[in-house]
This record gives sequence, structure tokens and C-alpha cells, in this order.
Amino acid sequence: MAACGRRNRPKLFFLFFGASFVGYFIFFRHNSKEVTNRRESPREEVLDNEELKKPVYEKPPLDLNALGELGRAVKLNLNEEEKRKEEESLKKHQINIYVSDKVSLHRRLPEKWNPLCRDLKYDYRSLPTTSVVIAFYNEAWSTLLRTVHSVLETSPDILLKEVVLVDDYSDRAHLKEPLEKYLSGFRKVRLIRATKREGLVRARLLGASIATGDVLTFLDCHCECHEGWLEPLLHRIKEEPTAVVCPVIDVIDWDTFQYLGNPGEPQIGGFDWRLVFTWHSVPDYEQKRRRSPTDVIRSPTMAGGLFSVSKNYFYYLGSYDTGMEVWGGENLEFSFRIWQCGGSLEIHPCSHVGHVFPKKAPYSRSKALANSVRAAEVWMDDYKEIYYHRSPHARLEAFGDVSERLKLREKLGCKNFQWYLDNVYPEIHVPHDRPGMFGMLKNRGKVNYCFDYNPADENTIVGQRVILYPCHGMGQNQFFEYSVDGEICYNTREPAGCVVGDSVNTYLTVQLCKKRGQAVPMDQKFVFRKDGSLYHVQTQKCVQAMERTDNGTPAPALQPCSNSVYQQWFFEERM
Ligand code: LR7
Ligand code: MN
Repeated sequence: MAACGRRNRPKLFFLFFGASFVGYFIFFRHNSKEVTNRRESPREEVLDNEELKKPVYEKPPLDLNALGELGRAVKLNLNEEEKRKEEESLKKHQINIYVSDKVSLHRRLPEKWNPLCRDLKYDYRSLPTTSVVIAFYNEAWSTLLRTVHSVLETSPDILLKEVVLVDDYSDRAHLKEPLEKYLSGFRKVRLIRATKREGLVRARLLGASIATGDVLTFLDCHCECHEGWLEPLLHRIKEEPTAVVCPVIDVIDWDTFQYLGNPGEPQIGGFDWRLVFTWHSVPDYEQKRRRSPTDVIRSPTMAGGLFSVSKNYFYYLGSYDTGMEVWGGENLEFSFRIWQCGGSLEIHPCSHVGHVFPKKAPYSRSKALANSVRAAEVWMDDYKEIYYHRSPHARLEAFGDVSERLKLREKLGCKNFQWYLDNVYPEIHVPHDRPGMFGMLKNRGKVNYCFDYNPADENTIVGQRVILYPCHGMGQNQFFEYSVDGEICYNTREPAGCVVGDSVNTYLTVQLCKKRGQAVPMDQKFVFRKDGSLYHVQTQKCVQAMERTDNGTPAPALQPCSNSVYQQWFFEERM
């Protein structure tokens, strides 16, 4: 069956090239052209489950000496010249492609799923089929091809209709003819090319438009699929056709290609009020709802790149917002839409797929702002103001026409954003943003300096000192809100932060805010008085702008209350 199976080394592919080569044709569809052949695999009668599970291609035998095998970290001793090449690859891709090139395109991964997942049984003959759609833009050879091989080698032949690769108008030579040649040797792989840069939304839609499977499964072009990743996704969609199901996303290290993951409870998706995607642990109410660790986990949002959806349901829901360019925003837009329009968004703990998170963005993502604005304008009702307050420049962004999307919302009779927050994401901190009580927090004495908080990293916002920094009017790290409960909130992030004062260290820091329904901790309670003073209840001191501090950076600190202008504060929404 697998004419190209059992290979030991990538180089050997070419030996098998002819064996499964069945022709080559080009056809046009929409504004793309198909450049590799496709051939249906005969769905022969197969006998037992083991037989039914057979992937499109078998992995070569395990070679424990191979670099990166079983997802191990690769650490190389390089000479100067090699180091230079490594650096070069990093600069170009923001991924250590020098290392990636040395890792087998067929490596096996360590077992990262919950051991109970192994016991799940599937009725292969009744599961829907899927097309795996992978858009790529200027991706490196080895990360792209490892994705393709990984899909072919972990997906049961009977379930995988095809892999549709969509080249989003890349300009790198290796993605032209060499890629076509290489791929034409494989069953079930199709390659189409956009005739201009479409961005990931329209590139994916191009792929979806020629997909023949019952289910669309989207992947990024630098993924590796874990054993058994596909069955749970398809099984869940068969059970519930309005479920959009994501795998657990494991991390592949951009430098060592180590496959990291954890078989415990996966994290779910959320967002913060800058409309940035966030990860959270599974809330208690959701844990209670689930009857087994192998049950799906409902998630308010998805990261965006990796999910399965019934093709019919995808189009019923309005596929994607084609007004979105390049990168960003589509993940939250789709998440809101799924929930508000009657579907559900879930993570299946038994489906694991690795993703290489690059060191930093390898291409410009400046369109993300307009994309987010489109999502906010269509789905968030008045809650979009909470977003605009934290990203004032978003209000000025030209986001194009969203009337079609609003019509879609109308046509599908979708619920409002309030419903979504209350029912799908009740744990999110919802700011009140009362007039005059949010924005830049400015001092009357130290003019044009603002409260500023720069978290050490995106995942741990707590513990740093609040400083005073020239006001920039961009929201973000200079956005604070004085809440109805008397907190000075740093609620651009989720979970939200709150300013904390203590008598020992007179400077202010940030800790997580109280949860809904709990009382405000005493050290987070401030009274914003008529005279502009910020009175810290626990220490009975006032917040004062300090020019000279222990480390030289101006900062607010708790001092005995006085009528100094340095103790007078006010909020300003805009510059
Ligand atoms: O113009 C483009 N055209 C493309 O075809 C830009 C990108 N792409 C392709 C690209 O080659 C890749 O295959 O689209 C895919 C996603 O782009 P990435 O890998 O640069 O994005 P990312 O992994 O940094 O970003 C995450 O958020 C994006 C928001 O638009 C998308 O939803 C990505 O799919 C998404 N990735 C994941 O969800 C993987 C897990 C990351 C997390 C958290
Ligand atoms: Mn990606």
C-alpha cells in the first residue's frame, strides 16, 4: 500500500519517487492553480481496527541515534562557520532551521497524551473524513515538510482525504519547483498557489474551497502531529457537528526542536481587553461538567491555527471574514462567532499537535490591528469600547466595510456579546470604565508623567514595580482603571492585575485582582478622593509621585498624606 513507506533517511525519498507517481496536471480554480497530482485511495475493505488505523505512510523504523528522535532537544557543537549558518537561518526564519534541517522529517514524538486516551476506541468506518489544509508563507523546507510527513504518517488512510497545501505567494526558490517535484511523489498531497499575497484567512479559504473531505482540519505549516491526533477530533465532530474542535497545542522549541508537552490538563483559550489571545487553566465549573479526563474541554477562544470543523458547518457559520489581511484577529473573531451563533469551541485532550513558536514574528503583522477592530465591530457590541479604551489608536484604524459580516450575524440570529461573556467566559474580568476613571493616570506635580507598568513577561504580570514614565497615549502599559470597588486596575491583561501598596516597601506593585464576587484585599484598596489624592486604606498613606527613588526611576510611592501637588492625580483618556 504505502509505496513510499519505510524510509530511513530523507534523501531516500527520491528513490521512491517514481513508485507512486501517477501523473501531473495543473488546473485553475478561483485565483489559484493546482500544481500537484491527487489520487483517491481506494477505500478497500479492511478487517480489524489495527488495519483501519493504518496511516497513509508508515514511519521509518525508530532510530534512537538520530538527532531529535522522540522529540529530544538537539544541541550541536558547532564551529565558527556552522555557527554563522545557524545564525543566518535564525535571522531569516526566527526558528533555528539549521537544527531543524538535521532532524528527521519522520521523527517520532514522545507520548504526551493522557494515558487514558490510549484506551479510547473508534469506529473508523463511521468517522467522517477530513482534508488537512495548510497555508504557508515563506516557510523553511524542513519545518514545512516535517508537517506534511507528520500528517501523512499519523493520519489513518481511511480518514485522511488529502493534505491541501496553499502557498500564499511565497517568494523563496525552494518553495517553487523543488517543492512541486518533491510532493508529486506522494499520495493525497495537493499543492495550490495563491496568485497574490492573500494572508492566512483567504489562503486557508482557498484551500478549503477545493477540499473534498467531510471535515476541514487546519494546521500551521510548522507542526508535528502526535500519535492518534486525528481520531478524537473527527469523532467529536461526528458526535456533535456544531462543535469546532482543537487539539492540545504542544510546544516545539524554536532553538532545539525539543517536543514539549504535558499529559496533564491542557489549558484553554481566553483573551484580554487588548484582544490578545491568552491561555488559562480549566475553570472549576468546566472540570465539574466533564465526566472524564478524556472528555472535551470547552474553551472561550482558540489560538487560531489548529482545529477541525465540519465543512458544512464552517460555511454555514460564514467561514472566515475575508476582509482580514495577513495575520491576526481571525482567531478571536471565529471564536466569538462560533459561540454567539450556536456552536461550541472545544479542546480535545486526546489530540495533541506540536507547533513551533518562533523566537519572534518572522514577517510584518501590522494588519493585526485592523483585523481585531473588524472582530470588535462585528461581535462585541458596546463592549468594544473596553477594547478601544485600552488601544486608543485602534479607534483610528481604517478597518474597511463590515456590513456583510453584520448581516451574517443578523441572518444567523446570533446571541450578543453580553451572553457570550456571561455564559462562555464568566471568569473574565469585565472593567466598568466609568467616565473620568480610566486611561492615563497623571500627576499634577510631575507633569506629563503617567503610571506605567511593564510586566516581566506576558504570562506573569505580577510582582513588578509601578513606575512613572512620560505619557505616550497608546493605552497598553499606561492604561489603568479606578474600579467601583476601589481598586487601581491594570486590566489590559487577563487575568487582570491590581495595584498593591504595602508599608514596608513604599513603592507600588501589581498582584492579581480579586475574583468575581470576592472582597477586595485590603492592600489593594484605594480611595480616589475629590482633591485628587489616592488614599491607601491599609497604610493610611497617599500615593505620591517620587522623582528620586532607590533605583533612579521615578515612581509612585506611599507617603504620609499632605496637600502637595505630587499627591494629586487625575485620569486622562487621550493625549
Ligand atoms: O500572510 C500569511 N499567509 C500565510 O499563509 C501569514 C501567515 N500564513 C500562514 C503561515 O505560514 C502559517 O502556516 O498561516 C499560518 C499561521 O501563521 P503563523 O504561524 O505565522 O502564526 P502564529 O503561529 O504566530 O499565530 C497564531 O495566530 C494567528 C493569528 O492570525 C493564526 O491563527 C495562527 O494560525 C496561530 N497559530 C496557532 O494557533 C498555533 C499555536 C500558536 C499559539 C498560541
Ligand atoms: Mn504558527
